[in-house]
Amino acid sequence: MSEAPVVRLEKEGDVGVIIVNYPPVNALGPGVSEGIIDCLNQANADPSIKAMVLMGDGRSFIAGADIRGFGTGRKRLPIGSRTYDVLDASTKPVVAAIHGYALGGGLENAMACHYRIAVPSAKVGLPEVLIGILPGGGGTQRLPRLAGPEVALDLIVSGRHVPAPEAKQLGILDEVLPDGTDLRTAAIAYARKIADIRPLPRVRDKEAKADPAIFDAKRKSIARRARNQKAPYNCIAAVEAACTLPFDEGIQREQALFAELENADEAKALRYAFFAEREVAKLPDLPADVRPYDFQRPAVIGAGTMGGGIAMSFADFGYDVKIMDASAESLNRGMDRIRTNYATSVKRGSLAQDEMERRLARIHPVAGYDDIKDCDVVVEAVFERMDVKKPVFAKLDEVMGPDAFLFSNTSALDMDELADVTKRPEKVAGTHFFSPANVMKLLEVVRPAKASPETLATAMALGRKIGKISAMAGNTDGFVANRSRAPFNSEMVILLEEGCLPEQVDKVMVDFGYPMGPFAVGDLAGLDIGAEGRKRRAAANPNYRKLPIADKLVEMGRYGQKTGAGWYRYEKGDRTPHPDPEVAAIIKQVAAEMGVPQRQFTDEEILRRLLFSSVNEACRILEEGKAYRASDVDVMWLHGFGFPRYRGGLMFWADGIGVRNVYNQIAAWHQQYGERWAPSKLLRDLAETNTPLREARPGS
Ligand code: 3H9
Repeated sequence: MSEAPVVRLEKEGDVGVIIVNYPPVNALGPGVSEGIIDCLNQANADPSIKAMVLMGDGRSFIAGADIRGFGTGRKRLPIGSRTYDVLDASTKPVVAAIHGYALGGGLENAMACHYRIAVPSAKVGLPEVLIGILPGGGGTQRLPRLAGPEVALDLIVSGRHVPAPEAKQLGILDEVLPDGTDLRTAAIAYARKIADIRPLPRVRDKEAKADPAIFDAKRKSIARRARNQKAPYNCIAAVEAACTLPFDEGIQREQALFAELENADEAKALRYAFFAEREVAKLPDLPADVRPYDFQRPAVIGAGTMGGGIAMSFADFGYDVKIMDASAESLNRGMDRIRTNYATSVKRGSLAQDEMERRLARIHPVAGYDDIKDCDVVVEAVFERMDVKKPVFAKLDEVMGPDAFLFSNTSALDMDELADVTKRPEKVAGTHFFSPANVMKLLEVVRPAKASPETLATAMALGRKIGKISAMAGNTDGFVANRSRAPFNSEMVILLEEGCLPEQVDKVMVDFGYPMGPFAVGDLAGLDIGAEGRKRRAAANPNYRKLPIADKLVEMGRYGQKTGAGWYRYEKGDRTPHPDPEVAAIIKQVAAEMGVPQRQFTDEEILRRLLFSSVNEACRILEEGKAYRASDVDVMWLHGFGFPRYRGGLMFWADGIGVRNVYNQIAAWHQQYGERWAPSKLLRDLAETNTPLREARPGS
């Protein structure tokens, strides 16, 4: 039996329909571009065909070039004989008929067609910058000609997906079909309508004009966000070329700028992140036929900062959600905080007032357990102490229907112990959100021993349904994200004992690419929160490495921004951290009391002290089988802690230094600093075989 071709030509009277069939998303994989060219040539040579339609089978038009082919040396068609060139040379009109996604090379092909129509749910965009490259199929030259340089700069530098109705307004699409229209039928009719129009409208023949100042303004506006990156700047340079050079020269310039990016570390890291984010959804040890329950009636227990943020996440994605708290007063305070958070987004311009009202109307404050007993999923987000959570779970088990799922937002407590309070441990799991819960993308799903596959699949799907990236973690103190981050948190304070200052460490981490330094983040979250966990761990483990400087600040009531002082001091009503001589004095005093010799640190040493400690712990977590893959840890760091995406993630970044170098440094620090730096067995094994950290698997 011969395989179905990846591109085929079907004749509908005088219209040739060219159909791409390369599942799952019609990327331009091997043979696809060649197939499109063959079909175009055939149709052009067929005197009975007057016009063509280009469309995709399955769920999408064309999602872009095959990302797996980048950096592999896979041969590409040379400029002059690519699909875009064949479309430009076509003597008959071609209509791109778009559903699903027309992204990257998909939109570039559509823009080389003569007309573009789409169903209303379609999305178009040039997201190449998100994988560290630029649209290298003429996108940087055609989009400015089609929609204007400002629009092109916005779309190409942000990589955002544009819904079809907006794309029509921007001039990218000629027509958006009425809802429910059959795309193929409509596209054929459209092709017949335009078949005789000459000259053929080619985007390449248009002109792109811009005020030259917009390019520098754009460079300036992205300077902070795009620091350490090259792709966004090359994108701007390519659009600039579209406005200053003739089309063919612009294409050459685009190609040169593309070539600078494809094999750079930035692109490698971003490609890795793209695939890691897809891999993380896969749960290899669950039965293949397990289906998540399609919940409809969520409830949140606890209207504190986290509970409120979780309720907002449900409301933001269209769910009516009930929220309750122990007292009417806390519930009112929680609802006020939710309102204020939404109002801030409206003020910033990121949310429309009427959308805020719609979302608020979906959040229903309720007085007691009786009001939530019909809900099918509950996320508990009460105070982070077992003696507070246990009675809540016992009560939930009593009042909720037997099929309801009970999830906890605990960030560290033993989920087996909590599940065992109920008579339905198979329906209990952890759903650990990151603060602020309505903003941070990570949802860490924690797996108690008795949770059923359906429960785990439901918790993972819950995250996806409210716009999160769900990642599975084993039930271990701090789970995977916080546990792998914990040594970093200790090490940053230990560095102070040895002579660093908070502002020095923060600068190193911001220069590395974090949006904020870890001490400034600590002040934002509240230093009292970490203190609770430290107390608990110190009580459980006599060898626990105490952090006297951090404890001292908390003792003094320096809880961070909320008290006007923490690692930094803050002016009233202002969130800007100011280095505080009082903190420097405390550090000096504690270091002297501890008898720690003071010295200078290089930026590199600070960076490695923080991150290597976490690499070692991540290896230990994998060794214990508490995470599926090293790349899952990376996804957690990207979406839970703001690790710079263009560095791939913790383990990918460490691979750039080399597993043997990482191991040797950790072993040296083990000699110098003692047990807390003991290299994990897995790390040692990986170093011995020179196996990249990102390939580490449980027990490998
Ligand atoms: C480009 O076009 C360069 C050009 O300028 C030309 C230069 C010369 N390649 O995300 P999903 C896989 S650059 C390879 O779960 P969704 C994905 O890994 C490209 N594979 O589905 C997954 O595989 P698996 C510009 C791809 O519905 C499966 O498809 N385009 C590609 O949530 C399903 O994906 C982009 O950057 C690809 N291009 O989201 C678009 N795309 O099942 C990248 C997907 O084995 N893609 N796969 O895990 C996306 O943003 C999303 O996949 C999309 C669908 C929105 C399309």
